Amino acid sequence: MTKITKEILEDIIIISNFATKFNFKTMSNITFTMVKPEAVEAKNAGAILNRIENAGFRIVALKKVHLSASRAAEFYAVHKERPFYQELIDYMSSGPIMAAILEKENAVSDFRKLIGATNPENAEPGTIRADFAESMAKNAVHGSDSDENAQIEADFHFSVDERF
Ligand code: RTP
Ligand code: MG
Repeated sequence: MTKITKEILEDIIIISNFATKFNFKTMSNITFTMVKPEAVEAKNAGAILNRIENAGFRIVALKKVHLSASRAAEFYAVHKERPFYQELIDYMSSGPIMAAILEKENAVSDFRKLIGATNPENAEPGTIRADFAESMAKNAVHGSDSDENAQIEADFHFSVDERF
């Protein structure tokens, strides 16, 4: 059996410290959501936020805001080549939304599971979209699709002093 020398032990400690730091930086622990206009209008925002908290997410930031068409266009610029882009902008600027930053381990993927598929007809029973969405377009909630976009979207809506 290999004898663990002082040098090997020091190397193990260095590697282990590096792994801890790396993990910390890349750990997916926030996501960004919006309760979309039709769900706010239908007074479902409270029930949806309750589901989110009950699923283990912590609300880091929260606000009710009416996006202008240009702010909605900027937020969804990633979809500008898609056929539904204009419809999406018109809809997302049609009334107030509730925007929130949520915290949990594996926030992005766990939140996508909680909300279900984009089209509510394909959303698993018990998911937020299965229970609250009206249609593919009016699908009750938004959820970030990656850690990188979660950061970008959170920064789009919230300053540092609005997060707790
Ligand atoms: P989201 O970004 O809102 O969480 O939705 P998602 O990832 O599940 O779906 P995505 O492909 O990013 O589409 C963004 C939003 O555009 C609307 N949409 N309409 N009419 C259509 O065919 C259509 N396809 C997408 C939905 O509101 C979707 O959530
Ligand atoms: Mg998306």
